[in-house]
Amino acid sequence: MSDKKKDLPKNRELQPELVQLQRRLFLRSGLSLGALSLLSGCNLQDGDQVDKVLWAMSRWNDRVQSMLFRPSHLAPTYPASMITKPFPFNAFYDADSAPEIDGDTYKLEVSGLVRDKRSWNLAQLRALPQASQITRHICIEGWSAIGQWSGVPFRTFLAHVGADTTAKYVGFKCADRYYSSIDMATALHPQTILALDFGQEPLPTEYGYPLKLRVPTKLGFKNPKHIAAIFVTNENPGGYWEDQGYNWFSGS
Ligand SMILES: Nc1nc2c(c(=O)[nH]1)N[C@H]1C(S)=C(S)[C@@H](COP(=O)(O)O)O[C@H]1N2
Ligand SMILES: [Mo]
Repeated sequence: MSDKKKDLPKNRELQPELVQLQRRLFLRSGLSLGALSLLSGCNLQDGDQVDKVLWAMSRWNDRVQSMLFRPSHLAPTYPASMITKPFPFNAFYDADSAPEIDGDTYKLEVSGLVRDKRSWNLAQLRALPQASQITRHICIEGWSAIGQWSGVPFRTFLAHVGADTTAKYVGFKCADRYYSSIDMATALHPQTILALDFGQEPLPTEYGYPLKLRVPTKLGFKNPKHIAAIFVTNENPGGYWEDQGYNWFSGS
């Protein structure tokens, strides 16, 4: 599989104003554009919205930070009529290189600071309580889209494996060499789910079959697809993009 896509379609090109805004936001506050857009519920793709964000930024330090770091604050949700079709694909390779995983033999491995290290098959995951959400996915490359994901609330899964929820991090290893990690507060957030379905169907291959983490309070790159293993740890596991300089927290 080849690293990096070479030709981005026109509507997916990096938007200079967004890149510039992201830099300024980092420099001024160490916070990400994604965090700000989650907070505002804005689609940051057009100039108008960017202006609004700039305006919001000026009040950032005095007002917004306390809201941002409230661990239970919810990402905006949307009606089904606002779902983006077709939903954009993104990965560090082209869509036709997405890993083909056999659902019948698939096993999710669990390790680290958990009581029960047994692996899980898809039927077992589907037998757990399920939740559904329609939320906005925001990619750091300058696009966002609304989608519906359903699956097991991640805090329910962590309870089932007896995770040490005083540990600092949860790490994810994917079938395609991708990896990422989140803080425990985000892992326990009510909108963080182990998604099995996209729309009303099992996740299509390129959107993360058979399992992806949906974290609407974080940027897209902190939503690992094709999860093969989950581990609980006190050492920051980093991530594919995080280790190349993307802000690790990247969210709220
Ligand atoms: N396994 C895996 N997960 C991944 C990625 C990847 O390359 N591999 N890319 C991330 C990035 S940068 C984005 S924006 C989203 C894209 O998800 P989508 O294809 O459902 O839009 O997946 C994230 N999770
Ligand atoms: Mo992304």
